[in-house]
Amino acid sequence: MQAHHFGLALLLLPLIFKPSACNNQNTHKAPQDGFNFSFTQAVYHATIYENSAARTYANSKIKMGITLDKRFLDIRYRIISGDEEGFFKAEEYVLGDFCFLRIRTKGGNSAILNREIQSNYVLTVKAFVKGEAFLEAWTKVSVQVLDMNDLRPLFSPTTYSVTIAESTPLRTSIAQVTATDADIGSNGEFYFFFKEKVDLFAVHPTSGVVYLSGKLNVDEQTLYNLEILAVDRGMKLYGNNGVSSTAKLFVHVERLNEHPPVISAVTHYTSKLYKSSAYAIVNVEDPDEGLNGEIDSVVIVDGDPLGQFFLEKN
Ligand SMILES: [Ca+2]
Ligand SMILES: [Ca+2]
Ligand SMILES: [Ca+2]
Repeated sequence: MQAHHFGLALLLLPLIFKPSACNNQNTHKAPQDGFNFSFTQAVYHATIYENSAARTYANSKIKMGITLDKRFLDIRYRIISGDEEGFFKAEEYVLGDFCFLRIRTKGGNSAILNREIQSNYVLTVKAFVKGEAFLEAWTKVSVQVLDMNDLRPLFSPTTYSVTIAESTPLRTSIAQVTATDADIGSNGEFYFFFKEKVDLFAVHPTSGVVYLSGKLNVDEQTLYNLEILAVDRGMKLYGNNGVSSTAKLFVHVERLNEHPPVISAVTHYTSKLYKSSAYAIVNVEDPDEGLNGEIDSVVIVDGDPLGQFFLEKN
């Protein structure tokens, strides 16, 4: 039994120490001369703008690549993972004693980088040398996709409808419009304003709250059809005012029935002035205007169980 276990361990050892073609080490020593074939860093950071044209190079503040020794080495770089959609290509470029690693977008009709879909790619790059099977090295390049102002603010919802009373006080907030812009920084900032100048309403440039700023009059106008724009601050910076979207705000103004009728009664002790027997004069007033201010009916509802009194309109 002991001998059996020992034999299995010996079989496993070569498997564990066999050099792997795809591992996390970033250096590999050539056995013949001890030359340290490796990238200057295990991880590099590079940036590239979204929507970049084909064959655009990513920028890196520090140089990426492998320092060459005295011998001539025909180094090649390949992206081996992190670019499933196939946006990038690794290029080698020898300048003096350094073989630069350059990451660029592919040529032709390849897919376009879109920061709003994916803003970072971590590419694993392998270096190998033609004719030198043992010289291999790996590094990672974290490519950050920078934002372009390629999206405009969008209202959601795009149509708003409110009904307000004619008597609504000044500076009352009557509605709020909302929009979003998926870009970041100033590219994602926007402000609101009315498409055309309006006298009775104001919109807050950043909150989208619409206020009443004038006196309403139902006799003049009962429906306002307002158009609000959201304009991208980023676009404004580049002098392009064209990118904006529009929301519609319908404001219906109503003369609301705000006041209850007010009853006042004056008792009469004498009926000499009247041919009929009037005991009291009941006044009913309603301060509302129009139909809302008209008195429909006045009835005695309590206090006269025998029905001896009645009301007469005059
Ligand atoms: Ca985009
Ligand atoms: Ca963008
Ligand atoms: Ca934008």
